[in-house]
Amino acid sequence: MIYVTSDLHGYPLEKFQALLKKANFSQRDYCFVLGDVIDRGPDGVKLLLWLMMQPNISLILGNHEAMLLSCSFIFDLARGNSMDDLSQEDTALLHTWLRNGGGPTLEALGDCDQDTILMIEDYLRDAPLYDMVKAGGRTFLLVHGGLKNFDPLRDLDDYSLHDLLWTRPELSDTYFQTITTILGHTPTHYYGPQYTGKALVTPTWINIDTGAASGQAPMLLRLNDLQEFYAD
Ligand SMILES: [Mn+2]
Repeated sequence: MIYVTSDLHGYPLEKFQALLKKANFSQRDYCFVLGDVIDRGPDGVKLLLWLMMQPNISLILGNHEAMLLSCSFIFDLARGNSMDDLSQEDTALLHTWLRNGGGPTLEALGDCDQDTILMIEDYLRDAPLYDMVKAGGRTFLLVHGGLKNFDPLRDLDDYSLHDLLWTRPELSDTYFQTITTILGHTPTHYYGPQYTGKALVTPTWINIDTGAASGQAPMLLRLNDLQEFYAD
C-alpha cells in the first residue's frame, strides 16, 4: 500500500509514529511525505533525522525545506569553512526563512554535529520537486503546493520551484483529468471552516495539509483505496 502525508511542520515524532501505526503502516508499505517537515513546530529536525533512516519513506521537497537549502551558508559553516559576516543576500534569505517559522529548525540544527547537518543537506538536496506513483489502478502526481498556471500540455519539468512549492490552488482550479494530484502547503481550513483538520477532495486534486502548523494534526491518505487516517 502507498500512503501520503504532508506539512508535518515539527509535529511530535512520537505522535506521527502513532498515526502510522493506526493506519497499519508496515515495512511492506511505502509513504511519501509531501514536504514541509520542518519549521513552526519544535520536532522538525528530529522528524527529518527519523525519516531519512526509513527505507520505505520518501520526502518530496516543500517550500520550507527549500528555504533552509537557500541558506547555504549554514552548510558551508558545517563544512568547516570560516566565513566573514553574512552578505546582504544571505541575510535576506535568512530573514525570509525566520519570518516563515524557521526559528525552531535553526535552533535544533545548532544542537547537531557537523556531520549530521551535512547529512540533512544531502537528504534535502536529493528530495524531488514532484513524483508520480500508481496505486489502486490510478495514477497520482505528488507535489507540495500545486501547479501554477496549469497547462495539461506543459512538461512538469518546465514548472519552476516557485510554481510547484508556493502555489495555493483555488477551489475552482482543475489539473490533470486522468491523474489525481495530491498536494499540501495550504491548510485545508484556509478554504473554509468546514474543512478544518480534514482532507479537501476536489475532482482533480486532493489537499492533505490538515494544519499541523496551526495546532491541528497531520493525516495519512492511503492511495490504493483513498482511505483517510486521522490522529487520535
Ligand atoms: Mn508549504
